[in-house]
Amino acid sequence: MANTPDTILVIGACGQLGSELTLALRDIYGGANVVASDVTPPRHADLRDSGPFEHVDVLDTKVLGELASKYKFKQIYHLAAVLSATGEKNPKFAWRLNMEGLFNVLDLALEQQVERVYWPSSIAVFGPGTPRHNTPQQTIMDPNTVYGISKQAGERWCEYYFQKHGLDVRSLRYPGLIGYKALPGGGTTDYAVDIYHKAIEGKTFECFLSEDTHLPMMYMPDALKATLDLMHAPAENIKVRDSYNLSAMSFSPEEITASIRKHIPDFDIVYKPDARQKIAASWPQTIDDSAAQQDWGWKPAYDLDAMTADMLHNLKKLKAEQAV
Ligand code: VAH
Repeated sequence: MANTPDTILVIGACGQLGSELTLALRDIYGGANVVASDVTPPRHADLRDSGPFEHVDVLDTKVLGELASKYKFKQIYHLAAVLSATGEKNPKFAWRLNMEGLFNVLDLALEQQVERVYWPSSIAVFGPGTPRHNTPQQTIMDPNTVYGISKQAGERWCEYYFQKHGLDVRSLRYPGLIGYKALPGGGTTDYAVDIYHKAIEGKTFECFLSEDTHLPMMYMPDALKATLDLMHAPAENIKVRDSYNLSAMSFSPEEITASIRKHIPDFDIVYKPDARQKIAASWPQTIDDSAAQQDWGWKPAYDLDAMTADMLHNLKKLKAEQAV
């Protein structure tokens, strides 16, 4: 890190990943140097009170330009997107936000000499024709959700801006992300967060996926480490300029239920698959992330049981604090 900390913009800072990534960046670069931005203000005090917030709609290029001139950002983390399940309810808006938003950030970065851009992709770029086990970095990609199509197209544009304009834009194909600090919004993997909340509330969980639906998943601390390891790696180590496969674990609803029952034996679940089952069935079950391991030393720390223990411990603590 340079002796004067970079100024950083996080777009979508109040979302599930953004709310934790912003705090992690503020720990590294200093609160005042990391500007959180979103279309709604932060709800949690730690995010609200640890640094500046700006109202930003990523489709508003005027506001983006004004902020870039005001703060002279060196890095931009563009996390705002419509996720898989919500995207199917409003395909045209999902396409517009996910694609036009990316173009606005890539073009802003070029205009304002931003040194490094982060943009998340997803295993949703894969589809029914993709090999579902140990899915390779380079393989058939036939996504059949608007979200997946937008992420696949976005990956190509990130590589184009790197090759044609030399923009240092980096990306990860996240699996489903699970954390206790912020709820996810509109994804097909959201069940894996909600299930823990219902478990500590002593309620039966109604699962929108079938019990044997295996999906690649990752605990939030691992997702934060992977993102920061990628962004702090020397540019010459980054060989993949569309988006890196990223993996930690894979599990099904019945497996996460068994993990929870090691702590809460009477936890109950019922399975009521809905439209999200078809989306989940089109995605890989396990991912080959050997490129990330080789290029910048990726190694996850959490497996399913370690995540369950940490999730339940922290959710119970949060619940007790809220009860006072
Ligand atoms: C979704 N959480 O479910 C996101 C993610 C791999 C899934 O991209 O849409």
